[in-house]
Amino acid sequence: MRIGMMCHASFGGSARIGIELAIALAGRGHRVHLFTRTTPLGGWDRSNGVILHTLLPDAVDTLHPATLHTSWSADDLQRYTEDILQVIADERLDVLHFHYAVPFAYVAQNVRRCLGGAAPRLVGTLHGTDVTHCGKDPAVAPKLAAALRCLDVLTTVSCSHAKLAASTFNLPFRPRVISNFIDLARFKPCPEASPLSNPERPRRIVHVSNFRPIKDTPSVARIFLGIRERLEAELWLVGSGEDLPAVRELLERSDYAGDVCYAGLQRDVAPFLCGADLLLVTSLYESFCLVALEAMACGVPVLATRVGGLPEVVMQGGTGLLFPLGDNAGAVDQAVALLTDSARHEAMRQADIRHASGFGVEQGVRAYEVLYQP
Ligand code: GMT
Repeated sequence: MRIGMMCHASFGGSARIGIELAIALAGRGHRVHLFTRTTPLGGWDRSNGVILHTLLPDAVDTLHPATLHTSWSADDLQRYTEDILQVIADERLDVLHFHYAVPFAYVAQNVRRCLGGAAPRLVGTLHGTDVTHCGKDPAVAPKLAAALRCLDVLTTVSCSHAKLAASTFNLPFRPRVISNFIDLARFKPCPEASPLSNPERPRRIVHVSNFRPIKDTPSVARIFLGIRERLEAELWLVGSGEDLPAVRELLERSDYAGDVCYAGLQRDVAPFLCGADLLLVTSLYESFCLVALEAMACGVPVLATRVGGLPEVVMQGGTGLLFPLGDNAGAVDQAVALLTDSARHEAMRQADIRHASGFGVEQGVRAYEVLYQP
């Protein structure tokens, strides 16, 4: 098939899924065009088989690398749409697919306006804040809802997010669900059989995020300090963002400042997950939570808030532990119980690896290929 893919160029989850999907589709013999505003962060490997169209190849976004650049100028939006219309005409694209609604749903809507029934199959995937934030903004939501109704197919990444999207945008249908996927060759079990088997080693807790308010990272600090009161443990913080200074201050004021390691922004988080005993997720909302899946693939149990799509990724007691938002004391109890029970920890580790093996790139790509069929 001839496929056009639109996504952001940052380190956000939707950009990762859009770019990895484009590369995997090209690897399966499809002719894939990727349309981004700036060059994808982390560089671009020209040998990956995808034809990259970048509106501003030399521009560097001044935003945080994990922040999606959603406020495009009218001129950028128009030129981006014109470039896509040209590729549709030259290459006779079968499909035009976007990841993250803003601004790409508007581009798809303009393609529909220009080409009507002759437009390629228009597919959209909603990812997170395009529903939770944009959908709550009265100046944006009605416009976005109208644009989403122009699509042939709308998907999202969990049942919970599909339900939320349908009610937020008052859609007459529920978006189809195609789960996030990960590269299982990169995220694989650590060679060390059971990290808890060494009682001398402090328990290692890891948190990976962009430290935005939606991640509620002060709770990471509070839960870690609660655990640390009760057992030898260390905290690895991977990533950076606006709330990191406040989190750091909280930890540095405690008796356990020396047990915290700040790894900063990392392109590859796999080495930080490997060797951890627990991934801590404290988000106020997650449509899915890619890092939870990545941790599970590495054999790292997840302790997470019971919000959004997280219960669809982490099964309470089987592949991880969930706690209600705000119940940090309960989270501490659950963490301590797991981290002091090596047999249960090992059983969960194995369940994680098995469960995550169902979320490889192949599974994701095949699901989208089926969807692309008219
Ligand atoms: O909205 C964001 O935080 C960014 C967003 C994105 O589009 O980059 O992330 C979302 O998409 C990921 C990939 O589908 C999901 O794994 C994340 O859970 C989701 N983030 C939120 O819902 C907060």
